[in-house]
Amino acid sequence: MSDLDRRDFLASVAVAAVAAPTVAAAVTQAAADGPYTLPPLPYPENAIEPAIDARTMQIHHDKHHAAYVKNLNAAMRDLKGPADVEALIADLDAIPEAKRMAVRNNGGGHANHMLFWSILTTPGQGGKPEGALLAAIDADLGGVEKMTKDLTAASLGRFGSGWAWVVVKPDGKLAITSTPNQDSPLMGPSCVEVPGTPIIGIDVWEHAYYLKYQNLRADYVAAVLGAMNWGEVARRYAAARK
Ligand code: MN3
Repeated sequence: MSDLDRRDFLASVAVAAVAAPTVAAAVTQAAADGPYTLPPLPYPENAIEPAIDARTMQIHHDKHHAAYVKNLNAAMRDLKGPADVEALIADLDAIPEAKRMAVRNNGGGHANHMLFWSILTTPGQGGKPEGALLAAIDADLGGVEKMTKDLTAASLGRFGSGWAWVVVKPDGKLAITSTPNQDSPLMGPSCVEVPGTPIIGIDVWEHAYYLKYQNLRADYVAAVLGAMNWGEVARRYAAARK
């Protein structure tokens, strides 16, 4: 090792030594709070504008989604559960009854928002349904136009707070459904009408749209459908069919 290399090496060790307590502190914090964490949004807060404004994205992610994660960790504090939140909510019967509703609401909230962020992109940049996904939409949902119409109807027909979904049913076919609260199709037949693996979820809680759209849920749903990341939806479709 030359002197120059040694100097660089020692400098990098010094940086690692400084960084180490920060990493340790973060791990300790995570352990104290529980196993479930809030990842950052996969894009800047203004990336989905004009469909969803930056302020709504910020509050929705940093406050609402964060609260589901925090409350889920609180509910799971003395329990053992799968680290994967989708696996957790797919087996709610394994949760003691006293904690089950808290895990259903907050685990559902965490999983649903993870899906929601992932399937959005800048309006007009998300492509369109293609290939196997398009074939399934044509065969099972009557085509893209009818899917859009029915998904909009499911969004508007959901009284109060909840979600509208495109799911891959256990038989592999697509279906459109909606759920109240933070229920997910992953929760199975004891919780939802149409169980399955969601590949599209539209958040129709007022917190998702009220700042920009007020009572105009239909305008919000149309905007969200125009911000759909069809590549990610197709990836989720392929994974669900495996
Ligand atoms: Mn929400």
